[in-house]
Amino acid sequence: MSRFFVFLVFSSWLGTSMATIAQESITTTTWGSVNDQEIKKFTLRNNANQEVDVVTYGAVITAIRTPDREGNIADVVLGFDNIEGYLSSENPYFGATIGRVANRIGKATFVVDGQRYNVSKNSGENSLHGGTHGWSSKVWNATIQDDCVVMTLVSPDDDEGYPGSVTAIVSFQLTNDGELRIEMKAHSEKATPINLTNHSYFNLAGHATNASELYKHMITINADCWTVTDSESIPTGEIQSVVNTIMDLRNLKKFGDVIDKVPGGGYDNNFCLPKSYNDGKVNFVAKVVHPSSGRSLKVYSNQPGVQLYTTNSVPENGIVGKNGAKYFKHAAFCLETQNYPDAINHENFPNSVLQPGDTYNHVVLYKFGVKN
Ligand SMILES: *[C@@H]1O[C@H](CO)[C@@H](O)[C@H](O)[C@H]1NC(C)=O
Ligand SMILES: *[C@@H]1O[C@H](CO)[C@@H](O)[C@H](O)[C@H]1NC(C)=O
Ligand SMILES: *[C@@H]1O[C@H](CO)[C@@H](O)[C@H](O)[C@H]1NC(C)=O
Ligand SMILES: *[C@H]1O[C@H](CO)[C@@H](O)[C@H](O)[C@H]1NC(C)=O
Ligand SMILES: CC(=O)N[C@H]1CO[C@H](CO)[C@@H](O)[C@@H]1O
Repeated sequence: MSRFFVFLVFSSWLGTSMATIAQESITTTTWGSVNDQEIKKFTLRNNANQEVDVVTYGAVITAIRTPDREGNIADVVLGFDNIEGYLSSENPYFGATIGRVANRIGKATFVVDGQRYNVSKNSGENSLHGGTHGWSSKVWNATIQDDCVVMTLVSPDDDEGYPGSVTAIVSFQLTNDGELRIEMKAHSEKATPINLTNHSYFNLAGHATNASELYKHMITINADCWTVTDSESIPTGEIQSVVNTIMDLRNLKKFGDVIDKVPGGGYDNNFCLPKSYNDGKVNFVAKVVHPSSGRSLKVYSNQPGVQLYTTNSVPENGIVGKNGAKYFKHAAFCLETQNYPDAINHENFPNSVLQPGDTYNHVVLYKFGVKN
């Protein structure tokens, strides 16, 4: 009887330890500095030859290395070799944690608790990705806790015009079955709009391959509808069915067959996911496969929306990234789980206001594997 009990305890302990990585497989190095503040890089490793690098500047994921079906490792996210790259004006938010509010706030203004706030305009008359000096350009504090890298940020009252001091916590964990689990939490001292996202640019053939490989990827998104936008990419409030349109990705589609048919030269659209949970439970969001390498990515989240962006606007000469690679139009795709864009200005969109005493809790799982 007691032996049986010991066996049960042991096997459940084993189950846990096998599902997650050990603390000693997270390593830390110094990665330059910004305004005399040291930037740290953490490398999470699992027992399946997969690695993820995250840095404290912007809580940015700088690399994800994962094998193909023959075991060849490729780095599948776009990025820069060093901090100078991330600081440059060319950086299109590669790998960053975006806050306080991902995507656009129309006219850079909103009302919370009867008071109007104007936030910083950095995209014409609108506010994009938290403003001019949003969370993606701040140096986060970081520690290793158990098998997670935990980054924290205090965003003071009036930061970029937003109300209330907000404390944000983002944790990164890599499991032995290829799941990069990112959990973003926040508390605020005043009611404030908040909706964070993760902004990685993926190319499962490898970051240095280009549009010709991206077009071979197959994608499916678990969405029956999407939010219509105006010419400045601001939602009109209309939620439209995907049926019989280029937004219908409910069955696997090849990027090369659909991307050029999207008005505007590629996807930059928010898809509405079936349901969201505040308790951290996750739903299937999307799956992408690169057939010749076999590398696959499955995305799960507790959020109501996902922005699909196919790197449509890149300077004509490209962006020089890691190892001298040049990134051009359609070099990669982003799947940014989020609330609907501009939710603060649309009553029919999910709530986007965090009240004092409540917790914002956003979970996203990126599961990397191979398909035979
Ligand atoms: C916000 O900007 C508008 C003009 O766009 C201005 O009328 C208003 O006074 C501003 N409000 C605050 C609180 O600064
Ligand atoms: C990091 O922690 C220090 C010490 O607690 C604090 O002064 C600083 O504001 C924190 N930085 C951020 C970005 O939250
Ligand atoms: C993409 O890469 C392939 C192989 O390196 C090359 O042949 C092709 O010209 C490149 N295309 C573009 C648009 O850069
Ligand atoms: C989100 O994940 C991507 C990679 O999957 C990474 O580039 C980015 O920095 C992450 N940041 C967060 C927690 O939003
Ligand atoms: C619907 C959703 O998940 N969006 C979230 C945006 O942020 C607010 C504040 O935490 C949440 O209440 C919403 O649920």
